[in-house]
Amino acid sequence: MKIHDWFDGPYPARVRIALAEKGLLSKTEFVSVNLWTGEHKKPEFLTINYSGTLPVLELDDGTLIAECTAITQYVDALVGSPSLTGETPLEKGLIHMMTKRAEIEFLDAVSVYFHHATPGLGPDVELYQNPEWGNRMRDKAIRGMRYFDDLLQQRPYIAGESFSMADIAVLGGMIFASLVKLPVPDECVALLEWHARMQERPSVQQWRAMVERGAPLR
Ligand code: GTS
Repeated sequence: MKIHDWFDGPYPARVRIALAEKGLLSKTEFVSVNLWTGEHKKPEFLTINYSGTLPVLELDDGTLIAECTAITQYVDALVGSPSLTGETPLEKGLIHMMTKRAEIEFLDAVSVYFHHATPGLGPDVELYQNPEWGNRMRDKAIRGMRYFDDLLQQRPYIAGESFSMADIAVLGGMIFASLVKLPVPDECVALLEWHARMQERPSVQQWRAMVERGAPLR
C-alpha cells in the first residue's frame, strides 16, 4: 500500500505513528506531495482526495482512503492486537470520541491558527486568510491543551487505561503546536509528562527518525 503525504506534516505523523505501532511502516511506500508548492491543491491531487489534504492511503487495487481516523481504523483492522481503536464496543466509542475531541479542540484549531494567523504555506497556497479567526483558534487550542492536561491528571492515556488512536491525535496537536511555536502552558504538567512518556514509544522514535531523514523521494 501507498501513503500520499508530506514527511514532516502533523496529520501525516498520525498515520506514520499508527503504521509504526502496527509494524507496517516497512510495508508502506510513501509518495511525497509537496505542501509548500501547493501540490495538494492541484487538480491532479484533487482527484486523489477531494478535500485537498494529506495523508491519503492508496491500496494495491487503487482504493483511496483519506482522513487520518479512517486510515488508522483501516490499518488497525489489518493487524490484530494491541488495538489502537478499541476491542470492546465501549472502548471503540470512547476512543472515537476522544480522537474527535483531540481534532476539534486541539489539532484542527492549531491548523486553522497556522493557515489564518501566520504566513501558513505562503501566499501562493493561502488564498484566503482571516487572522482574527486564526487567533481565536489559537486560543481554542490552548484551552484544548488545558482540557487534555486535566484529563491526564486522572488517567494515564487520553481515552483511558491504554494507548490508542486518541493519544496519536493529541500527539498530532503537540507536533503542530511545536511547528508553529505555540507553547504548552507550564502549568500543564500532566500533559507535558504524558508527552515526554510518548517520546519513549518506539513508534514515535521511528516517526522522528523518518522526519530527520527528510522527504522521501518519489
Ligand atoms: N481531516 C483531515 C485528516 O484528518 O486527515 C485533515 C488533514 C490535513 O489538514 N492535513 C494537512 C494538510 O493537508 C497536512 S499537514 O498540515 O499536517 O502537513 N494541510 C494543507 C492545507 O492546505 O490545509
